[in-house]
Amino acid sequence: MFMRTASRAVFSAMATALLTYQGAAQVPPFAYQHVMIPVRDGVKLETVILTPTKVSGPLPILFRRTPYGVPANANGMGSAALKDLVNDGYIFVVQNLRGRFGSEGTFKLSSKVNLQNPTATSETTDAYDSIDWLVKNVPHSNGNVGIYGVSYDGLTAAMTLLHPHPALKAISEQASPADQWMNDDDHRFGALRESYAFEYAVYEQADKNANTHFDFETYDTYSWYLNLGPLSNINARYLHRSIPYWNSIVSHPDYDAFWKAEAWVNQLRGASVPNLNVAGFWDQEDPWGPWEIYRRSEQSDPSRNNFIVAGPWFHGQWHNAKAESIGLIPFGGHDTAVEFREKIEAPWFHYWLYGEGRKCPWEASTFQTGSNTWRTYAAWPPPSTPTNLYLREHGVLSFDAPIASDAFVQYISDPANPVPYRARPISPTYPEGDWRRWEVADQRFADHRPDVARWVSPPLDRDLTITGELSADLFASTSGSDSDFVVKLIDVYPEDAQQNAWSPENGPPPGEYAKSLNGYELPIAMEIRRGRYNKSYEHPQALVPNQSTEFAIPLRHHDHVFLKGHSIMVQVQSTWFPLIDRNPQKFVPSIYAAKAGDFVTATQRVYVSRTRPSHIVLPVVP
Ligand code: PG9
Repeated sequence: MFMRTASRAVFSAMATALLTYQGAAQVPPFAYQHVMIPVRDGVKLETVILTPTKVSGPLPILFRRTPYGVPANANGMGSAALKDLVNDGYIFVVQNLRGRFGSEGTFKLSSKVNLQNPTATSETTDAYDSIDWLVKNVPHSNGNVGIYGVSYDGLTAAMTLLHPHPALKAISEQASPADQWMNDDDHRFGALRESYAFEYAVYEQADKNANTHFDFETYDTYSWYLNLGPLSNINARYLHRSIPYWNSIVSHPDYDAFWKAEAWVNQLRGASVPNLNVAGFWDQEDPWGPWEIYRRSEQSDPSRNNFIVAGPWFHGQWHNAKAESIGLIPFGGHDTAVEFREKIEAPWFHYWLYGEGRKCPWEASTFQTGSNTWRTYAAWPPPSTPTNLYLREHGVLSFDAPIASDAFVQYISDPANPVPYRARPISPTYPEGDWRRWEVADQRFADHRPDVARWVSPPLDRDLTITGELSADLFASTSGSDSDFVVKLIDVYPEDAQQNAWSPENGPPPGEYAKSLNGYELPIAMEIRRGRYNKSYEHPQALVPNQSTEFAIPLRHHDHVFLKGHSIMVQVQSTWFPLIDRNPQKFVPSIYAAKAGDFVTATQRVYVSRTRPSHIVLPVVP
């Protein structure tokens, strides 16, 4: 049932897609050392120390903690992602989390931290104890430690904020999750990210010594998930309760004590050690965590130690060799990954770990899409005017409020025929497939389905810049007693956005026609609200059938220019599959225990009237 594909020496998201830079092979520039570091409960953690062979003076340590395997040799140190840091001179330390590969103990895939109990261990205490060991035992260290990493590695970096070791002088959490029930990998405000949560739990917990890819029986995973039927069949037919994290997910549908304890960010009351948060605007896994960590740290930051960088990236793309585009969307000639690493990441660490250079003068920096420019801000969000964009009658989107007294758009949502979240066939999450770029996928595959409602603005007569946090305010009803509403805000490119390379006489070579930005529907913000959690995350409630309800849907932080000549589109739908599990549309105590017969079609209405004016709130900057 499971297929093992990767064993030791697997690099994290930070190091997987990297190129080897010229010259790395000539003289081994790093001495490689493998050690077992003991932490407070006697467990020993497998750790690799890579010390530059040519640098004589004391060096800071850059530490990364990962569930994906430590390097088997120093070859990866030649990667483009590390080039600027390597040139600066650091001792690099990489450690397997407890219970993964050669590290002792049990890997629980947990972010729980209990600092009141001195014997309890967590990623916070394991990092603390390891840093303590490193500064006492690694020769040639200058006593300053930085910790960094993308995604899970970023999570372990972020969690040091709760109890930093005195030697820890700089943190860069990059795409770290913050609360796995509220958002990021596993859920979106309680709506389960079915495919990711399931495939990732298998990936990390099926085998201590491997990253395991679930072996799907069908090529198109959309079909596999649909044929699966109710979610309880995952355990009944495949996992047989062998994956502890999956068992926790299906045993805790609501925001209960389990998930609140997992949400380490709830304990973050302000900034401490300087932290560079890094977020991707099209991060398909952890787009929310960095903003939430930044927001919580802002509660108290007298020394100005809290920073955020956001760019037009998929998960971890800023550590690719290059990032000049995402999917078909170009970044105006910028290599945003190289620019980020050279101009932001490396000087930032240099300042805090070497005590040289200039403190970063800004608090937030983004690569603004549309205009394709790097921006800096004294604080995030910068001032803007909240501006309502209304869903109007006849499928029109307008800055003018609706005037009709009773108007709505209606569609039928059928859990037996859910809207795919990207064009089929849908590859598994692992190995890579198309998963990484799906958030920029052209939405034309969905815009004419009868169960997708859509509104479009006329072409813009000037650029429209939105910088800050977006939200949707939807007035909607369902004939069921539970339901989901997905809102997508889309930038529609004009029909002549680009000159195609082929001649009108001969036409395009096979497969080329779709590779055009002409008429492209680029998602800028997408989010879901699960009806049962509209009033309370802790105590789900049934919706009243056919009664209009207001759904407030956060659409996260963005920095984008809708260019003159482009249009804005909004799509609303009630399934998003198999990204999100299907809502039965009939209220049941736990969706994860729903039976096949609980899944029913429902008639959905989105209101576009004077008294029920569904709209998007845009942070408009003049
Ligand atoms: N998104 C992955 C993850 C991070 C943290 C917890 C669970 C999953 C990752 O890429 O590491």
